[in-house]
Amino acid sequence: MNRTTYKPTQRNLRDLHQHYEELITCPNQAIPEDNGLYFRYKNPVITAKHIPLNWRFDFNKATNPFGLERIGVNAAFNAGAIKWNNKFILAVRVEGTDRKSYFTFAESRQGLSHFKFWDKPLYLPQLNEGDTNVYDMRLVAHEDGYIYGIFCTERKDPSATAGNTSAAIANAGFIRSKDLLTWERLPDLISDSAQQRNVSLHEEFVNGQYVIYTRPQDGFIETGSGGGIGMGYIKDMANPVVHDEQIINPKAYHTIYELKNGLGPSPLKTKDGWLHLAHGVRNTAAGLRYVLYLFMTDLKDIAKVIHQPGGYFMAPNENEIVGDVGNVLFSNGWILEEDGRVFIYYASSDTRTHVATSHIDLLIDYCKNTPADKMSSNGSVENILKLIQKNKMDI
Ligand code: M1P
Repeated sequence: MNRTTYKPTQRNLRDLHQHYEELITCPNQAIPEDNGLYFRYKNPVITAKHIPLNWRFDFNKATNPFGLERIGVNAAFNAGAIKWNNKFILAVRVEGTDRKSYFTFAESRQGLSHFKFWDKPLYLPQLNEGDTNVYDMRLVAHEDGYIYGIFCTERKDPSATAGNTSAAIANAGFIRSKDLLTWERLPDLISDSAQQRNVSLHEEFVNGQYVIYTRPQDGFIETGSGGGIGMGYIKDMANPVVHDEQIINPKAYHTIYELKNGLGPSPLKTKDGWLHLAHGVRNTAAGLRYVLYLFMTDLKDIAKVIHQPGGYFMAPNENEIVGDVGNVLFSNGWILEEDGRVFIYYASSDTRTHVATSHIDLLIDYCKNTPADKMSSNGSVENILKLIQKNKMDI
């Protein structure tokens, strides 16, 4: 480009609006997986480009003569989900180009495409100590009549040594609402752990108490001596104190959750037990790898894992593996429909939000009948030999 002749011109904002309209009204197309378990979809349901134009552009020609984007969006991912007034509602984690995340609600009638953002992002009520960054909201309709938003709140670690600008403390924050519009902020989680992420709430009371799922950890990234998916009880959400968390699903050597794991959305109640979706993390030469897995807990003894298929349920595919933080699948939202369909909202590589669909009967069958991880190579071969033998006998 010749610098002397190039002159910036006013962009045609009409084109911008037209492209945006095309993007948010683009239908989606199911792509079956070989394993028969679920459908992926051709397009992500939400990306940074889905964020409304009037949140990003100043449309006034006088103050924005070149039609530039004024407030950039980096990613739109890790969405909480709930069915509300017959609509699929997502609480999307939107991350600006300034690295700050915030929550925005978007709704769709069919849950696969056409997500429309509400008027403005959520302006989160603050406690005395403000949040520096917030992310990964779980939405739970609790039997107490409230909808809870449980999210991670992050602040700089006050004990960090001078010059250490990365040390942070993560904890669980809570808001609750009866209409998704007006939110009451509750105190942050009070637990025995230095750090908490991936916290969610069980939708029912157990023995008159709230049940909280946690992920206690020593450090911001490494779980240290902590880790695993924990569970504990809270008497009153207005004073959310949890003691004696019990690890119900520990991290384990040479598995997909060797380094750490964390619960995704709150479990779904099924006739055969509570169905959980979680992420497992292992370290590789290329960095951390996040995959999704399922397990089930007992309907009555909710701390007891009754089925846990070996291996992952979903891992990043060739399109999903690349992004802001590569090799990551993460989910904190799913919706069980009355007809048994399950909409799984998951994000790839901390960049975009996708949907996968399945049926509750398939997911239960998968949990009950997929062999468990036998924790050794020969154990895996034993599972295969057993299947070969069974197939011989069944013929
Ligand atoms: O970058 C991958 C994920 O890392 C964190 O998850 P976890 O606490 O399990 O390591 C979260 O920051 C999550 O948002 C992010 O997707």
